Amino acid sequence: MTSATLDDLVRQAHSSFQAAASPAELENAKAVFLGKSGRLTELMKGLAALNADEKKARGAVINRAKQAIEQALADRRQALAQAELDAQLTAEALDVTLPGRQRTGGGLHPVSLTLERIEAIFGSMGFDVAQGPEIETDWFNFSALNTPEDHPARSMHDTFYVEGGTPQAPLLLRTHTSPMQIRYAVQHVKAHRALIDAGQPMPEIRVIAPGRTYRVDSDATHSPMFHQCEGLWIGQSVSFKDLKFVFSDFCRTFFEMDDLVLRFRPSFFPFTEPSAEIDIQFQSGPLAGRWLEVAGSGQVHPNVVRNMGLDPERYMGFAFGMGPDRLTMLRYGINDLRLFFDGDIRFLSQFQ
Ligand code: 2NL
Repeated sequence: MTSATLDDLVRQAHSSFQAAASPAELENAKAVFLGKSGRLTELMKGLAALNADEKKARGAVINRAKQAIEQALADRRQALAQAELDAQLTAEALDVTLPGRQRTGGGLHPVSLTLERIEAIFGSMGFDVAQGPEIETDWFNFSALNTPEDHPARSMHDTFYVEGGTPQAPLLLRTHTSPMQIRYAVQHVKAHRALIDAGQPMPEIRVIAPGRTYRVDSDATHSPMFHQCEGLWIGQSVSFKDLKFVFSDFCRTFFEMDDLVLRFRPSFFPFTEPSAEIDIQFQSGPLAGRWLEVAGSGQVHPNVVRNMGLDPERYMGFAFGMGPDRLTMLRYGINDLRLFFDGDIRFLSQFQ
């Protein structure tokens, strides 16, 4: 083989290496030229038949060709490694100019926002906030509130009874937050007993009791767990006119509507006499003109005043109970109560 054909072999090796697209393909191409039975190795074997001078001259030419092929191989190896690194860097590229991922803040549930609002408004009118047990005795939940033994609300159809009580003193999930107001009033009266017995006027009881309540009831507008907020104001001359003023002021502030109209519609509750349902009417917006029931209310029944440890001949006042779930629906225009309890973040995050 002449040096011209050896140059050809080098060119063939060079273009074969260039054509290899991966390290594995390159190793295959290398075997064709430099392998044990590769083209160059075969040429080397041919040297054995030559004499010493020829061997030396021919050997040197073949060696140069071998070096050129090895150089071409090394160059291609290097190029493929660089290409692989470039591809990896491109694939794993980080755009450091993109905005960082924000950690989203939590937020309050819409009903919690309503409870905070109620507490702030009544707080500004001098009302204390009382919180207490959700498991109650039937004394605080029913008897102290003048609810007769045979009242349907006391039945197992309407109230969740829980284990741990006795037939004489059953335990239950409170059906309203009034029992907390009885507890608060009893404490307050105890704290001022000496003053009261001395015929001095006791500081007024002014309290609201927000929280969870439970009734055996479940459909589109009733949940077995719902929220309630009751209010109580007891003094020596706290009358129905004070109830009308306080509740009207609360509603106008809560809904941010000075022209809100209220209606006190005669009703009945065992714990108040007289009693009234409170309806409101918006003058504008999608619900304008309709009467919407928002609370029950009345003058606290003398028997209930007595159960607080006070003489109903000397102390009187009003109480009311309302549903923060319903107030939240009216304020935001929500039509399905169940949205509050499904825990869907897409719904809940709208109130942040
Ligand atoms: C309603 C009815 C009402 C009361 C709750 C009450 C509490 C005490 C004494 C007397 Cl400690 N009354 N609470 C009074 C009238 C009505 O709620 O429909 N609530 C959603």
